[in-house]
Amino acid sequence: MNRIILIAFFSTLFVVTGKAQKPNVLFIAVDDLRPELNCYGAEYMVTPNIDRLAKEGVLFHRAYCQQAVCAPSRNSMMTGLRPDAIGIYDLQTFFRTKIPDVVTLAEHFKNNGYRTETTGKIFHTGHGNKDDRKSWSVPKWEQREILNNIQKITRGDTANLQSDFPSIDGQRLPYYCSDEPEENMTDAAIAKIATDRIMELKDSTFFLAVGFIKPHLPFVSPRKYWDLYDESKISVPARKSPDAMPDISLATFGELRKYHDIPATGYLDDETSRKLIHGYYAAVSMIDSQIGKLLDALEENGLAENTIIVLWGDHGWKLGEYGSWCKHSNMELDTNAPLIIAAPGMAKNVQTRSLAEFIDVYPTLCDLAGLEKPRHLDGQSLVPVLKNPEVEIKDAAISQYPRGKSLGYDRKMEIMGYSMRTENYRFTRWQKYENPEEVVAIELYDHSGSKVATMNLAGKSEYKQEVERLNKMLTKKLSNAN
Ligand SMILES: [Ca+2]
Repeated sequence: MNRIILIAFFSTLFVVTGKAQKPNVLFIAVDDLRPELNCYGAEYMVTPNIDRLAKEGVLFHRAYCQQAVCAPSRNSMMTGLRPDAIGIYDLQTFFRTKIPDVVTLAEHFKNNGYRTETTGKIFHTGHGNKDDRKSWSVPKWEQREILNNIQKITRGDTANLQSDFPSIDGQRLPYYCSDEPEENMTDAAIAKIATDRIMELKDSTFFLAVGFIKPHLPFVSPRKYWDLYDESKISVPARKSPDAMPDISLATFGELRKYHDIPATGYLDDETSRKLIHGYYAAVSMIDSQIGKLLDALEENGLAENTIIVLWGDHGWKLGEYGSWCKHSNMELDTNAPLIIAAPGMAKNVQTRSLAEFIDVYPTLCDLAGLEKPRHLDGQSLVPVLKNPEVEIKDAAISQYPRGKSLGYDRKMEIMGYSMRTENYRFTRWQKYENPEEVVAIELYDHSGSKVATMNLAGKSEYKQEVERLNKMLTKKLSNAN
């Protein structure tokens, strides 16, 4: 009898100890989040929970997405492949139509015994499309949960609540200070599902992916978040694009122009600009608050010590800089995005200027969880940087963006811009998609002092050698990647 009890005791101990050695993963995506957060040095931002996470891990100042728009950026993050390796540059094409058998990050964890679950926007799987069923142990939670008491509409790849889209005369407002309760916001519903799942999953080894949909347009959040910022103190950036910048660089922010009272062409006025910036900041603080609920749930369930937490924004955003808005470019402000990784045994409360690409996250998480890395991966593990933030593992981060007329097949466009961030520079080469030798435009910006570009140096004689060097380096990197 005693022996049986003893065996039962040791078995329990073994199970508990065994579990403790394998870390959980809380994977948090935030849509359109700029690296303009308190912990990133923007002291006017009220982001206490993201700051709290940064104290537990390593903050990357120079992390870059592979293409500055939702779906391609997320495809790269989740497959570990560059957009060229996937062959998709648009929002509509589901990645499995091009690479049906690729093992995604979540799927790899699932195949290695993890319980993988998701809520909110992780993949951008096309409008009205389903989520990637192969990645998850159970279907996405929105497809199971009925959010009974709130009117629900479906937009894109996540269930969005009506409160997120106030409108006038059928046209959506770009920003809105809401007096509805916070729980009517989609992101609060996502946080609720996520915290419930953390409680339910606390005795299993999980990979939980939570994708928040703000601060993506429209900038709607409850009043208490708007009240955190004094609009009169918000300054509107200079409406000036860099000297000698080619026209192809910036898009015309059509995404924003669809909204109520935004002019079809030209710059936005000061008042509209200030309201948009205020609304964006408020939405960021609302998301920060939801992230706090997740961190609290980990602590309350005794999981804080043994959970790897990754926080990332899918790309940057221009909030009035150059007189421009939104993403869709190769500029530093569009490609640079937040990345914070907190993991057991790694450095805490440190910031790094080491270059990182989103394709590096997949191999990093494999290393942190002690899983073998699949052979298809384009990125490199960031674990050396997580141990020592002074370490640099790459000399460039590469992004790309298509432009021009559609080629009329397979959603390809006639021009592809490749952009490479090095220690001090951003070098961008726009070339014909079908005839890469034909270069359409070259850009060189010195970002040693600021993320805002002031002058395209590519045509200046004193930079001729630097342009030649970077041009060769880019060509070499692209050919190695293929
Ligand atoms: Ca996005």
